[in-house]
Amino acid sequence: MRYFHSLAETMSLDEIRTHQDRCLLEVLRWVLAHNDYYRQRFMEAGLTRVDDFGTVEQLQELPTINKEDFRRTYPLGMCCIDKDQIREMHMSSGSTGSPVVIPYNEADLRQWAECMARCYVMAGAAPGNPVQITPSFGLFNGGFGMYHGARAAELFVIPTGSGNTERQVRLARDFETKILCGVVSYAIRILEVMRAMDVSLPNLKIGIFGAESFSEGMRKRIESELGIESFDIYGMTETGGVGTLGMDCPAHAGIHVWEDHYIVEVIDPVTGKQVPDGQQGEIVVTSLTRQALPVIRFRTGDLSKIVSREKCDCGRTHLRIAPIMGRTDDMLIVKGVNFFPKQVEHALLEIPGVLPHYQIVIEEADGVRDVRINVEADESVTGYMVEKHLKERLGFSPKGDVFKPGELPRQEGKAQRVFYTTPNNQ
Ligand code: DLL
Repeated sequence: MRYFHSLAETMSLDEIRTHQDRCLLEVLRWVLAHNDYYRQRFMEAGLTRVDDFGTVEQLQELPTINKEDFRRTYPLGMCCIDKDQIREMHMSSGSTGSPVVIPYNEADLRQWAECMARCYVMAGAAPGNPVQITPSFGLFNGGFGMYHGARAAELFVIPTGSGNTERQVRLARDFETKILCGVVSYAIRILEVMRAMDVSLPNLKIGIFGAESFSEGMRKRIESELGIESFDIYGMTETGGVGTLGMDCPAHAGIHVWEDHYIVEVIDPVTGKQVPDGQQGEIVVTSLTRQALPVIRFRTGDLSKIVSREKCDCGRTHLRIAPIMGRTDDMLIVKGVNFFPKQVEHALLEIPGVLPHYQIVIEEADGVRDVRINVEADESVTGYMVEKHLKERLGFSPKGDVFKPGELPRQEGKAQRVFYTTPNNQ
């Protein structure tokens, strides 16, 4: 078993806890000393003296922050360092309001590279292995994060960025790409183009995919059709980007969160209270080692649960969370049934002949919601088959419309799966 940083990745649970208590105190002192916005939030919550505070158990007493805090303080109102110490920034735009910006100093870039390099090595990457980085190199953190980590892990970087999928496939063939990284839906696109070009990629062994929820069904398809082992990588702009929060290991028994750099809590999204391990809730993150803009109790909006705090078969001791189920605002309620897009995806892919291209269309007429599923499939699949299977799996009957392969639009970057419409506006 190889580790990028074996001491850190296999430290005992006691060592993790002591380290977290120490770093928590340091980061609280840091934000209080260097940022007015945090200071004000903490004072409002009655916390003025950090020295009275500082164990992980007490974290719950602190206020949470969310994307709104970033937007309200745009561009650098939560930054804890002087502007001339910033070396890079990334940004996510979301659908409304000001964008979320995260600045990095030199130490933050090293921290990011380290987290991401741990992920590469955990997936089986070794120095010199060709890694093809398919997210865009720009404000989105995906491309640069995978780059910084690949440099630290001494990989051979093929920085294709997004788009031009035929060229991606040719480069992967010609340079014998071993590790392909990107957004989950882009793996599907690459598969499709490989088929059309009649190219196979026998050297490709590892897929590192994330940025969106993917069902077990989608994962199996990607693995069997590309002939690879795939890994579910987690991270977000606010925590410092891709890989900062971790990835699953070859045991595939949950996502290891890099606990020497981050504390995760799982809370009930309604009451805000921590829930017991094993129970699903919203992930809240505190960064312990970032300097330019540490997050203290950031409400991610992502739903998951802690699956284990035990040492894993891979030897790592860092706790594991379940694959992300979806975001708190992704949950759909139709005719009294709650479901996440990921569950629809999983059910669809159980039907032989169905392809991994689909849309969930929520139609609302006179206050009544209905769901239509547009899905690509070969001729053996009918709309009735789709409806019947989804009824069995999800407990309600959406309308099913089957499209020929290639008929639904393809997107670059994160896929939009859910569309809202009224029957007469389409
Ligand atoms: O999506 C970082 C990333 C890039 C992760 C490439 C993995 C690969 P943001 O654009 O800030 O950053 O979006 C963060 O994406 O809160 C989740 O809702 C979602 N997300 C990220 N990773 C996963 C994953 C990047 N493995 C938001 N599974 C997060 C499910 C994920 N959702």
